[in-house]
This record gives sequence, structure tokens and C-alpha cells, in this order.
Amino acid sequence: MTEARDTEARAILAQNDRGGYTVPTHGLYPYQWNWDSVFAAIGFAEHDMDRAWTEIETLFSGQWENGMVPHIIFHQVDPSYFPGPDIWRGTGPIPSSGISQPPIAATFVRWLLDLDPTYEPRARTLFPALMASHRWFMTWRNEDGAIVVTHPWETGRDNCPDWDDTFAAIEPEGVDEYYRRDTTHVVEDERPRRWDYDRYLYLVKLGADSGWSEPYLREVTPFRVADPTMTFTLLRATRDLRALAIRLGEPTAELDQWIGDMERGAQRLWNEEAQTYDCVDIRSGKHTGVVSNASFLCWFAGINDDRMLAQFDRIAEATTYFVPSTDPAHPAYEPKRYWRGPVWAMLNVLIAAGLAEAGHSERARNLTEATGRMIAENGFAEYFDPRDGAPAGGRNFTWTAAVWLAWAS
Ligand code: 9WN
Repeated sequence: MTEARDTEARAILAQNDRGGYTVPTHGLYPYQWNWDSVFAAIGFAEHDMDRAWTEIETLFSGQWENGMVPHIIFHQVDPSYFPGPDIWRGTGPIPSSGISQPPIAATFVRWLLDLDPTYEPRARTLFPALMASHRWFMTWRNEDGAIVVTHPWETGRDNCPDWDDTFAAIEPEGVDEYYRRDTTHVVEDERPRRWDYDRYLYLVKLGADSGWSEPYLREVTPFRVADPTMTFTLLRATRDLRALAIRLGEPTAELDQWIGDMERGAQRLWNEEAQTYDCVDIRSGKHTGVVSNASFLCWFAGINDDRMLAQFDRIAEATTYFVPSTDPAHPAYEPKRYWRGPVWAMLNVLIAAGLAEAGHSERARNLTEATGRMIAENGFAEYFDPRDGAPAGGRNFTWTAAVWLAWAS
């Protein structure tokens, strides 16, 4: 079984390869996505190290002048996805979206280099671009060290219940008629609702009409939410960037400052009442009260908080496959609907890495083994039902194949 899955996983990476970059899956997502590509790189690293580096380099070829690395790069127009480049109106060197995604690149560059140090010259070339992307976050998305997003798509956790209250306060006026393509590829019950899409597009229009002006959006957007995915991945990636800086003989003062800021900022995400890290709506000041899979990225960020162990154990007990994207005890939990319940294998990799580093090796091992079993039994789906591991969303998925090759098999 394992060997057959290995072959299948390599074949998926090859099929989704568009020459220098991979698409997450054919049809549903026909472009280069930011964090998907970084996960793809570690999958390629299993059999083709040169191709692994190219994936990340191609991603950074779309970096904007202000340092932002877009969440989608539209290398060639494909009508099977909406919204495309005409709606986003990105202002970078290659047509792109106008928001970013969880900044995991520095972490994976460090991991790639650990696997084969002879690639150091390529890390050296990427280093200033990585610095610029972190500086962009720390300049425009930094609320006292907690990192905010201006669109749910930026966190990669598109329709999780964390956005429900903020979205309820948005009246999506002025959005043109549109035609979704995602539900032509995947059944509707496994995708966000129309209600969510109306608001996604409202926020895209707000940003695009402003020419993606960060100073303007900081003042006017109704959606400015501090989020554990961004805060924890950026904090972790900044620690890795610091390690790279030392290795390459680069200064670390700016990085030290950012790490200190985010260590303090991460504490803003602690919700005493719910006993978890969650999101904070900067406009209303309210916590969202959701235990999500992103809450468990605390260890990955180097925040060794034992209070989260009880939450982790409770949720692992409650489901056959874990970590579900939303706490099964939350009223908004839906085990098949995208980020409102399903398990995402690639997020498990980050959670398990953090658990192992914090010394919780048995939990890390259990999570890695359960993720491996889930993929071995159900294939390379986009996400999985926590109750029985049933595959959901897109199939032949790049990041699921990549994490299988790199960790889970
Ligand atoms: C919007 C590509 C991306 C992932 C995200 C996931 C989903 C896009 C969509 O697919 O989002 O960015 O159209 O649904 O939520 O995490 O990067 O796989």
C-alpha cells in the first residue's frame, strides 16, 4: 500500500507541474497558490531537490515591490477558476491576487537546506526576498505584534467560523453578478456558502478599487482580524529566517525585534474564557471563541503552552481522525464543509512538528501516524471527514501528496 501510494504521490506532483510551479489540483485550482507551493517543494525534495527550490523561486518571482508575496499567481489565464486576474487587479510583476497567505516559506527554505546544504547559494539569493516579505507583514499587518488579515482567503482557512460575526456585520453592496466555478468541480456541501462568497468578493472589490493600498485598507476595511494562522506561522518563520541569517552571515537585529513583538502579540490571541488561542476582530476588539486547527500551531511558533494540551487531547478523543479544522463541540461544526470541520493533512504536519519540538513526542507521533493512515486509506484528497476519513473537496491534491512523501508515509 505504502509503495503504491508513494508512486501515486510522485505522479500527482508531476501531473500538477506546470513547469516551474505546481497547481494545487487540476480544474478546481488552476494557478500557483502561495502556501500550496511551499508544501509542494518539500514533496519534490523527496526525489528532486532542484525542482523543490525552483517551486519557491517561481513563487517569489511574483513578489510585489512592497514585499508582499501574493496568495495566487496567475501565470496563465484559466477560466475554470473564479475570481481570476480581471477581478483581483493585482499590481505586481505577474498578474496576481492582492493579498498574501500564511508565510511558511522561510521555515521550508531552512528545512530544504538542512536536507541538502549544497543548495546554500540559492538560499542566499532568496534571503532578501524573504526579509522583504516578512517586513511587509510587520509594517502593514502588525497590531501590537498580532498579525492581521484583510481577507479570510489570506489565512488559507477560508470559511472557518472565526469570520462569521465579522462577516455578519458586512453588507456586501456593489458586488457585480458573478458565477462561481468551484461548485462545478466539488459538491456544494463541501464548499463555502453563497453568503460567504458575497462577502469574499465584496472585500476583493474594496481592495482592488483602492489599488491594494495597505494604508487605505488599514483605515477603512471592515475586515481586519488578528489570526493564529498568520501570527504563529510568521513568528515561526521569523525564527527560521533568523537561523538562516546567522548561517549566511546576515544581521539579525531587525529579526530579533520582530520575534519579540510577535511573542508579545501572540498573547493577545489568548482567550481566557474559551481557554484557547483564537482570532481577535481588531475593529470590535472581540475574540471569536473558536478552537480551530490553527489554535494548535502555538507549539510550531515556539510558544510552549501546556494549557493547549487539554484542548488537543479532548478533540483527539472526540474524532476518529484529527485535528478537525473546527472544534466538534462548536455549534458551527460541519464535518464535510471545508474549514468548518474537515481535517487538513498539511496543517497536521505543522502541528505535529511543533508538538515534537515542544517535547510532546507521543502526541506528535500519534498525529503523524493517524494522518498517514488517513491518506493511505483514502487517497490524496484536499481534506477529509474527521469521523471516518472520507475524502472531500478536490482530488489528486498537491499538498496532500507532498506531505505524504515528506512525512506521513
Ligand atoms: C482561495 C489552494 C487554496 C488553499 C486554501 C484553501 C483554498 C481558495 C479557494 O484553496 O482557497 O484561496 O478558492 O477556495 O482554503 O488554503 O491555499 O489549495
